[in-house]
Amino acid sequence: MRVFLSTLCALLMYILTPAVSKAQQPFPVEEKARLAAEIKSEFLRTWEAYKTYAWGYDELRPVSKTPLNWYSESLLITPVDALDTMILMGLAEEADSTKEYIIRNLSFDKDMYVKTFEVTIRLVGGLLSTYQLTGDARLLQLARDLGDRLIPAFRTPTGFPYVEVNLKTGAVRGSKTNPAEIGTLLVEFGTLSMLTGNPQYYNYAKNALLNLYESRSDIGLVGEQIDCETGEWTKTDSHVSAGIDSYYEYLLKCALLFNDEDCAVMWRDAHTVLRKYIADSVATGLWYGRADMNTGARGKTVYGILDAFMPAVLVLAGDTNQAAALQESGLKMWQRHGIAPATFDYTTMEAVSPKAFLNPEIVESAYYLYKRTDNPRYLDMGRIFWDSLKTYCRTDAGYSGLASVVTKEKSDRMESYFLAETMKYFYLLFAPVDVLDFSNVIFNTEAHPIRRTW
Ligand code: DMJ
Repeated sequence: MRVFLSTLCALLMYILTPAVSKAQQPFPVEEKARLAAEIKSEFLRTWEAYKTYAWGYDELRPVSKTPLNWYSESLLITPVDALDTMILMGLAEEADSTKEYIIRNLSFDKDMYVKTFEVTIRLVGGLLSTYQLTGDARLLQLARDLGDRLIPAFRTPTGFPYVEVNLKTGAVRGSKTNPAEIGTLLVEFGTLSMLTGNPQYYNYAKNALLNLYESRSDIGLVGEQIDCETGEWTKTDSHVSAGIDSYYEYLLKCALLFNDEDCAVMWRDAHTVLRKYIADSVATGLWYGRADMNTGARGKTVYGILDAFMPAVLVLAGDTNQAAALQESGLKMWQRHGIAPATFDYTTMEAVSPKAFLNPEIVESAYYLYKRTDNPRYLDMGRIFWDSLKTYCRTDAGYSGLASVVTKEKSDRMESYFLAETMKYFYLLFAPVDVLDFSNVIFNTEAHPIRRTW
């Protein structure tokens, strides 16, 4: 009974109380500057800790202060992912020495299987954006070398890449894949084609995306697992969360970055279908939940920290009201436990999976909404997110994910996207406008800004 009453009270509180005061006050200029400076100094403190305890490895474990490699040898994932954030923050000397270190030490000639999707978004994406920002052709050469080594993954009956590929031998494995891993490659592979003049990268990634779209159900939805050898859906839950999320993001971003009309058509269709079956307006607000890809029947009423990228994509699509409403819900989710969990039931307003991984999405959406509307409400939101992060995730050696947003126990993991994405979006939200021309870049899903220089 006590549990029921406390859930009921929490629910009523979230229905009745606006998350942030509706009478929006201007955000003081000095406070904006203070936050930008604090975020930059926290980035630097974290980077120094990486150099002290994990230099040359893929990641730093921020509680035990020990290094972590993803595979048998390092691919310098944190330095490559973090480099463009350093450049944007104006940390010129640090950026220069990191760039030289990467060029001297990063080799992809390694007999090991890597995740096609993860190394594409973090490494190909990071190398391409830093090539564009520095003009150093050696970074493009590294991106091209990695792209070439990933191509064997695409040689499947469906054109969908295998989940893993061996960088030295081209051997592949992992046929059970998903829309995110299939459909989040074209920003990077397409850019590689544009910058090298070799169309093969664009063609492989575009073919995968087109075939995935063709595999959608009769009502236009995709599921969360598909076999790249047979083309059969093996999990039919549909949503905008892990395993699907950035497929939608790339339909729109590739339409804009490459003026690709196929992508524009696919995005418009997806946008409509998502509104029809996935968007869910309930007493606690507007959410994007789950549905069966074939019938459209409503599934679990869960949203999560990864789903919180959706407002940013809706902003880019010009659907600002929907984006703003969804971001308000994201804020409610954040404030329920003081930080957002991996998954959250939006009818009971309770965490379903209480883990948190220092994810950027909700900050990214605040940044897009602020850029589009100039409304200081999104600066207020950003400050709420930043204060929580400092309170619950800060360690002497950086920031750590949480094993539980309820107990706030730390997980000793700091994914490279924390420096690539989370800190970058925080900084850009509060930084002076001339740091980056928002209207002139497309961020890949790992927050690496790509400019249309071709
Ligand atoms: C990042 O690697 C990318 O943003 C990806 O699209 C989703 N997950 C993480 C961040 O949460």
